[in-house]
Amino acid sequence: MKIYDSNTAPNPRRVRMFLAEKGIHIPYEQVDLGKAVNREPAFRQKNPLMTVPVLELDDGTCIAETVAICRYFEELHPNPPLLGTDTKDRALVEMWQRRMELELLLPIADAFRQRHEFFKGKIRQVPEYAAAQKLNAEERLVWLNDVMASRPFIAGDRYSIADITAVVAIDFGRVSKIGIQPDQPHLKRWHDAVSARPSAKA
Ligand SMILES: N[C@@H](CCC(=O)N[C@@H](CS)C(=O)NCC(=O)O)C(=O)O
Repeated sequence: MKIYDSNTAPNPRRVRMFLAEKGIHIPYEQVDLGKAVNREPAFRQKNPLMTVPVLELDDGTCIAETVAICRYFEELHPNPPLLGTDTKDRALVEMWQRRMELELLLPIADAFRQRHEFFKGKIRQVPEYAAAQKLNAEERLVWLNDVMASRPFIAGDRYSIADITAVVAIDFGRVSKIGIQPDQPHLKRWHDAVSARPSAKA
């Protein structure tokens, strides 16, 4: 079993943090995105969408998509639970995880992908869309600061995958000058707390 990884990209970091929280050690193989190794035929066979992370099982099965990989490990190693504890909690964690992915990580990723040289010739780029998504991400941070006024973690009382997605998104925002503002103390308090966990170094 191994994980195709990139130590500079946000989605693979989500998986590394998830596994670090659970104390699971899996071999990682770096995929050089700069040299477009992910676009070569050998990697396309593992993931036709040409993205990392990808979990390759010993029987050759390849599982892409960050949350699918996390779910695989959650079922094998339920403790500590990072995808919720019971029916209601699992639904709430999923709600917050999807919000962090769709409302925060996606605009922050677009603010980079849609304008940066790195993706030139690789994807269709619309620089105006990068600018619009930067504004959308900044708006979401205002909203999230209000949310965090009344809870320790994104999905409530317990650290979960939603915190992982959110902290990875916000940290990646740095390359597009998107970040927590001085008038967002609740978000800063949460960010300081989750960044102090050993998993944040993963
Ligand atoms: N929905 C996918 C997104 C994966 C993704 O976008 N991975 C990026 C790195 S963060 C990638 O491999 N980009 C390389 C490229 O597009 O060339 C997931 O959750 O795993």
